[in-house]
Amino acid sequence: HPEQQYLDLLARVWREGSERRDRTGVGTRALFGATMRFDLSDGTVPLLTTKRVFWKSAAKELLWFLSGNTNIRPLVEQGVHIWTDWPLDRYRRETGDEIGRDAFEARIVADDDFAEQWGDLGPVYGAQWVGWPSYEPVGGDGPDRLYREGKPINQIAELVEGLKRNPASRRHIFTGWNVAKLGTMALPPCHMTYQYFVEPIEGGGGRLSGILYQRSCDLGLGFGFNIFEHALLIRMLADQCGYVPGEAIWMGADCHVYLNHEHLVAEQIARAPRAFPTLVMKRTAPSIFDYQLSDFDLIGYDPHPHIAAPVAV
Ligand code: DHF
Ligand code: TMP
Repeated sequence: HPEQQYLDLLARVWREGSERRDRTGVGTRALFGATMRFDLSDGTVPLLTTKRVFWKSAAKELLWFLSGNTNIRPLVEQGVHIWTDWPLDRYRRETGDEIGRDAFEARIVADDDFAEQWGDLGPVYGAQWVGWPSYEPVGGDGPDRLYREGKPINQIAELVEGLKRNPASRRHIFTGWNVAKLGTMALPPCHMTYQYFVEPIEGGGGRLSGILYQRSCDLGLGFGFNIFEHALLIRMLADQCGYVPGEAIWMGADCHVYLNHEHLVAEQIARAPRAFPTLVMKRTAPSIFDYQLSDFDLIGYDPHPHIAAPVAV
């Protein structure tokens, strides 16, 4: 079963990973460098079955990235809580107000000014994906050269155009890793670089595959979202370009398990994976930016129960 790739990595990291004190203070066991491949050509998507993954939250996160928004407000309005802890942490640190999570989210939704001041994550994924800042020289020389901001680059729109016009290109890439902006992001991108490949198929058309390079992967929590969103984006891109889905390939650098996820590892590796669900796209949206959650249907998702695990902030 393809999910075995994940279960094997989870078990191996827990068994053989080197223990390290990480940024969050929680501690991890980590291994460096891993690959997984998932076949999308039969219409299935890699959505973990050895625990329930809230795929609608993941799909909403992907649509939020594509909207270019970097504020948690639209997520919270849709009942998605996965990004709340970072703005909440900053709010508590900077104000000393020990507000609860629910009260914080309620204020984010109710109060425009509060949301603007405290809900933004900085120029994270969406800002770079669809609005990578560009600079034009306006004078000066050498180290004194001056620039002003030019028209932002929509990497996703350019990707779609490139995939359609020049399928054989080796440059179908977009990335969130904007070195100049890392310092103002709540977190530098984890799933940071995506590349695509169009394989010609007999009788015309093409098969679209994608590689995701993830610099840092929380195998217990983040991975289930990241791999599903990677596959969903391939399906959306293929749909827009008239290609059929190929493979979703994943490359992880620092692959880790948090020390407080021991119960998750034990429980999950003891469970037998079930068939991956089939993703049905109900319509081809006018553009890659026009999909909605209701355009996606999952058939046959029958996972083992959810396993709660704390997220390291
Ligand atoms: N930090 C860490 N330490 N790990 C992450 O996976 C992570 N992911 C981020 C931001 N920072 C992170 C963004 N994505 C959850 C899932 C994805 C995600 C953040 C959090 C999460 O907590 N998932 C739980 C609950 C989901 C829910 O309640 O909707 C899960 O069991 O999947
Ligand atoms: P880091 O910036 O110190 O690497 O911490 C980020 C943590 O969040 C790390 O545990 C990886 C995890 N993460 C994911 O696994 N997937 C994600 O999509 C995000 C945003 C974070």
